[in-house]
Amino acid sequence: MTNTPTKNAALISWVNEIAALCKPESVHFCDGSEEENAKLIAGMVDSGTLIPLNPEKRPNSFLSRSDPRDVARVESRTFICSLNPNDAGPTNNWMAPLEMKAKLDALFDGCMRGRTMYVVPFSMGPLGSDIAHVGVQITDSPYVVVSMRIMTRMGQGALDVIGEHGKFVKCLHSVGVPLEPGATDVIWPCNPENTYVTHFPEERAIISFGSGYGGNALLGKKCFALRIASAMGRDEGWLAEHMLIMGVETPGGKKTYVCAAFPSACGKTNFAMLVPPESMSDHKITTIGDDIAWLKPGDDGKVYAINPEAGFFGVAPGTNAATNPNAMAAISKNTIFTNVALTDDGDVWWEGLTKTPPAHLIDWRGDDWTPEAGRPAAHPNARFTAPLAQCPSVDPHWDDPKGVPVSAFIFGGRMSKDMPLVFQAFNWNHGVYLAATMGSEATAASVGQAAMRRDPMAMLPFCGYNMADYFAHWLDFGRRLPNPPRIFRVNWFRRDADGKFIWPGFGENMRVLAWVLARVDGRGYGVESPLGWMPRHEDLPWEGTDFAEDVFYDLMSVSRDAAAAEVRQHEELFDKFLDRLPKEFVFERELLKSRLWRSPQTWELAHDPT
Ligand code: SAT
Ligand code: MN
Repeated sequence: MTNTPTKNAALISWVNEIAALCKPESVHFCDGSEEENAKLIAGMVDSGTLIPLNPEKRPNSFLSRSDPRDVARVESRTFICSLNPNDAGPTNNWMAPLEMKAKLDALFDGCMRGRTMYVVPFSMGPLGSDIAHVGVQITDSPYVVVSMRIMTRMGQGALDVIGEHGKFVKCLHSVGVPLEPGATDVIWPCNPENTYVTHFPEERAIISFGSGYGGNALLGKKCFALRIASAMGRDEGWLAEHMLIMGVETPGGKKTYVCAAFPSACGKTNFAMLVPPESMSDHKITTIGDDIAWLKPGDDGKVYAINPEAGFFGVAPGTNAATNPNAMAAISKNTIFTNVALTDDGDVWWEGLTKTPPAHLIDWRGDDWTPEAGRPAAHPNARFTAPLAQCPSVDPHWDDPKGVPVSAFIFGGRMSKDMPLVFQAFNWNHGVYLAATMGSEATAASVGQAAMRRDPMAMLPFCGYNMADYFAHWLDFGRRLPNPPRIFRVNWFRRDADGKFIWPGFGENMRVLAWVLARVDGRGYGVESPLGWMPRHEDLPWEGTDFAEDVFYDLMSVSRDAAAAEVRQHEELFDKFLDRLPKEFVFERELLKSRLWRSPQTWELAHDPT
């Protein structure tokens, strides 16, 4: 290795050890500069991995098409290799660290032959923030390097934070396709038969082999910022959560920060960039992040949040000027698109971008496509990778090392029935219970008999340790706060008898947020229901909409039988965790049951005697 830009002995010896194992043609230490980035991009344009888009329509932007076998995270190949299998818990795949390392050592031996091994220092969170943490990713994928430059604070700045003696999370990645001398490369090398995304929480290390896509390969994201960071948070008294962070400015200029967790495909990016309806244009939403929040108690007893990421890795299909104008602006330039379709004039397209599709496209696999093709032009998990700072709603504090104080947590699943539009937990423990029992229907279309997929805190695929310990950690976290953030449940997805969504969602969610803020401020009214505090119709702002009062009450009501059936399912979820389940959850469940048994058959909010 020439020109090693660090004196950190641990880093140097790790890089040497990995180079000896992987046997790359060369090693390159990334500084994150413009020149370095331009060189990497030029190389990928030459090789066909990146297709430059029309610079007039989409300046400095590129399209990449992945191997069709490598298009998403692979949960079945994701492992938490803790020393004790019980520390991974019943919801994670587990393998003993030594056994996994032996398997990986064999796969990594010579796996970078003919390729450059990049050493990518990065910070998750603002440089030097005491909520942030640093990592170094070794990878043989230049696509990963340029993506990490958008998604994290990558390069010399991060290396300076690591310094001569600093610790860092070791992130090792290979696409797993050595290049024999004289062989030509494919445009998207990957090794799906041997893909492993593995985590070593005690060592704070990640090893990923075989995939070049998204969270399998950009190791700062789900692997570090959620799986490893959640284990760090458990040990150190903070939280790493699958949450967006938004600011809400109310008339008069007061700013409140809110974090919200939704499982995948519930519109987190749209919510993070929400544009209030015309009648509430005196409210303003600002965006700190759309996917991950790291939260730490400050000396003043408040909870401070940073977004560990610096970019958006957002789902393209469905994004358009109506559903998310801020995202559309954020991806207008300097963006890498993956698995979207290419228009004849060198721009991008995906399902839902325009009402009428273009007459001709090149689809995500590189084939000709017309509206009659009978298949999507963009892959349903097609993505954009764009800098956060390009989002028009970006919050002025998005890069503030101190973070922002969080006043509320919102948890939302996707339920076609039997879950109110919004309600508030009675207290922290009740809120943690609500968050832990949230879930979504596996098939949103099958109204009536949909099966629930429980996704506690939207963390099921992302918690790097036993989820029962995670619940206990949440309870403990609140216990240490003098005035913990308020906790809310929402559900945007109730359907009517014809299967149509009842609530319009998107910008209209601002009306629900207004009640959340009012409750946080102590000025909002709430009715005590068996499920939690609920707003009456008059407690939400309705100017500028003709959304009917009785429909609102339909959205808020749950029959006792349905609520009781739901509680029985909580028992099923909890049974999995056996002796590690916090006792508080058993009591919360019993309290909920007793509230339900004592209430009328159907609890009617509209007729509250107060
Ligand atoms: O590919 S990612 O893991 O980054 C996104 C997702 O699947 O949630
Ligand atoms: Mn996510």
